Amino acid sequence: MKRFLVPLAAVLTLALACAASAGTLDDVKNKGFVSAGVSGKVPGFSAPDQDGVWRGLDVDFCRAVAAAVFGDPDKVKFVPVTTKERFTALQTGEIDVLSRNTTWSLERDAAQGIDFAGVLFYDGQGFMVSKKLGVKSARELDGASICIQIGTTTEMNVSDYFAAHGMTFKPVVFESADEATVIYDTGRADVYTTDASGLAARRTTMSNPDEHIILPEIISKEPLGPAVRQGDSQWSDIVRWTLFALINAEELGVTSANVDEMLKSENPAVKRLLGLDGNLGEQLGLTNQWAYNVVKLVGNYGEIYDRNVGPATPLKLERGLNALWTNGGLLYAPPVR
Ligand SMILES: N[C@@H](CCC(=O)N[C@@H](CS)C(=O)NCC(=O)O)C(=O)O
Repeated sequence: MKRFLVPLAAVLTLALACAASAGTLDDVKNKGFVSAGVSGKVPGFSAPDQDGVWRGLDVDFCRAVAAAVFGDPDKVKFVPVTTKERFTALQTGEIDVLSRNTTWSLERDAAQGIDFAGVLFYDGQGFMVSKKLGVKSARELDGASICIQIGTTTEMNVSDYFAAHGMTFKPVVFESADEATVIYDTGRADVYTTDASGLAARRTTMSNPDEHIILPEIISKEPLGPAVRQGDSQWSDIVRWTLFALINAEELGVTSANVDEMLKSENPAVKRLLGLDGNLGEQLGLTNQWAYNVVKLVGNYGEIYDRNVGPATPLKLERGLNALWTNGGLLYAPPVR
C-alpha cells in the first residue's frame, strides 16, 4: 500500500499544480478574487483590526493587486498561512500571492517552486531584550536563551552570528509567533529574535511594550517581498509591476488624494502611469487604468508605508532603507514605459 502512496501524492500535487497553472490571471478572474497568503499575526504587516478588517503593509499590497486586476481593492480573500506552510500553499494553488514578511533567498527562489516579484520592505534581523537585563549589545548575549520561529531565515542567521562571534545560545523554538511571544514576555527566554520590523510589530502585542528594547546590531539582510508560483510569467509580471507602480507613483508625486488632478498632468511619465498614453496595462493583460486604480483605491508606496508601519503608527518605523532612491533609500522601480 505504502508503495502507491508516494506516486499518488505526486500525481495529486501535479494535478493541483496543473489546475492552478491554466493561467493565474484567468483563474483569479473566474473566481472573482485574489487569494492572498498572509501571516495574520504581525500588526502593521498583516493582522485583522478590532473590527475584523485586515490591515497592514502586506495586506495593502494584496489590495493593490486586486485593484490592478479588478479595479476593486476588496476583491481579495486573506488566508493566514504559517511560516512552515506558506510555500506549499503557493505551490498547490491555495493562494495566488504570498505577501507574508517573507525573505527573498536563493534556496526559496530556486528550489521551492516559487518566484519573488520584488522587495516590498528592506529589513534585517535584530534582537529584542527586556530593559531589565541591562544588555546594550548583541555581543553580550553569550549563553542566552533565544526565542526563534521554525521555518524561517531567522533560525539560520542566529546560528551563523553566534558561531562567527564564538558565542553559544540556547534555542527555544516555536511554530507560532504567539507562543514565542508569550514565552519571551513572561521571562522564560532572554531574547526574542526575528526581522527588525517583526520585533517592532510583536512588541506592540506584549504586556508592556516599553519594557523592551531592540539592540543596535542588525545581523542579516532580509529583503521581504511578495512571491508567486513559479512558471506563470504573466501573473508574476502583474504582481511585480503593481509593486513598481506603487513606488513610481510616490516618485512622481501621484497620491490617492491628487490622482484625479494628475490626470491633467503634462508629465509624460505620469500620463503613462495613469494610462493616458499607450496601452501598457493591456500589455500586462489588464486595463490601461490598472495603475490609476491602484493609486486611487489603495495609495502610493509612501501612503501605504505611513499608514501601516510609519513613524505615526505603533511600529514607529522611519523610512530608512525603504525611502525612495531619490531620498537616499533603496526603492528604485524600473520605468512604466
Ligand atoms: N523573514 C523571515 C521571517 C518571517 C517570519 O515568519 N517572522 C515571524 C516573526 S514576526 C512571523 O511572521 N510570525 C507570525 C506568524 O507566525 O504568523 C522569513 O521569511 O523566514
